[in-house]
Amino acid sequence: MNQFDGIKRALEDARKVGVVGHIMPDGDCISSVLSAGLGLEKLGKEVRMIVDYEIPWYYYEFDAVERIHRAGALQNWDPDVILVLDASSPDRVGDVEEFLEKALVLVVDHHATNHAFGDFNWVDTKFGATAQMVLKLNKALGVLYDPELALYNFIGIATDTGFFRYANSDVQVFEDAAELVRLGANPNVVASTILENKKLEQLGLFCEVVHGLKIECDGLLAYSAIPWNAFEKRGLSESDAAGFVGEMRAIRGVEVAVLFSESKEGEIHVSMRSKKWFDLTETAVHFGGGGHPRAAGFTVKAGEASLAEVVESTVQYLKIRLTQRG
Ligand SMILES: [Mn+2]
Repeated sequence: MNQFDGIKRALEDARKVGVVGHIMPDGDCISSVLSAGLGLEKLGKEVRMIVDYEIPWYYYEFDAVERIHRAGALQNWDPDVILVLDASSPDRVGDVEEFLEKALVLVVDHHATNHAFGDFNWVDTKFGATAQMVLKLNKALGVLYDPELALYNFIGIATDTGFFRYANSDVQVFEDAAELVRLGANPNVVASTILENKKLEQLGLFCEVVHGLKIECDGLLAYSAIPWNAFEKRGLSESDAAGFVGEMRAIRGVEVAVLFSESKEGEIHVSMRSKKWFDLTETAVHFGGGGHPRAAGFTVKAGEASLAEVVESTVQYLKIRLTQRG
């Protein structure tokens, strides 16, 4: 039995399913969890949807996001199956990790850096978004789509392709998106809720990022760092900087953009984007993270290094790699 069929069969047989996304959730994660979770509910399964991390506030404008809980929701529940979506390694599921021993674990993901930590692992890097894989799985399971489910499923395809601009925007992406629009998804609602919903404080923070921007390697590398107090003084959290690194990559001539941000707890999150040719997965894996060729990242635990030290070591590493190519 191939991995897809194994996952389909396990979900058909299951009664209670935990549907789990990853920490620092993005649109694809949230969309995949909602689409799989609501799809399985339509099939009569008992479902709990989990993302063990703060969800960016603007996603709450999509009603079903309220139904996503933290890892504690799995306590004393004993799901038959845990379906893990868009997460490349067990440390990406937060405290759900401790429940993985106790259930059949099904992994559906499109990251090349996936550790295949499930009992079944359907990992396919050809998909631009995990949400496309959920669409395929839902269809195979016989889930009937209504406009609400179509919209939730559309979110992940839109966000993981940069609203159909990134290199992963292939024919399948447009076909899946078109299918969901036909089923009732409204692309304008998705775009305006996610892209045109900024707090003024976010623009202030972005000004600070631009002010601190450094350009190296003859213009190929752009980077900036946000210390925790810059979030704190504006009443913002780290997710409010989502999208900044994309703006940095948009600078003419820049191949690699890196944004370093410090969490309240002192963790350093490193978010990297490349434009045309630089494969970031190797750099991300070198520093203990993961991702895609054009979008990858890693986290340095609190106390292991300061923000300035992480900037220094990452930039040194990237400069060598970029120079080798140049
Ligand atoms: Mn994804």
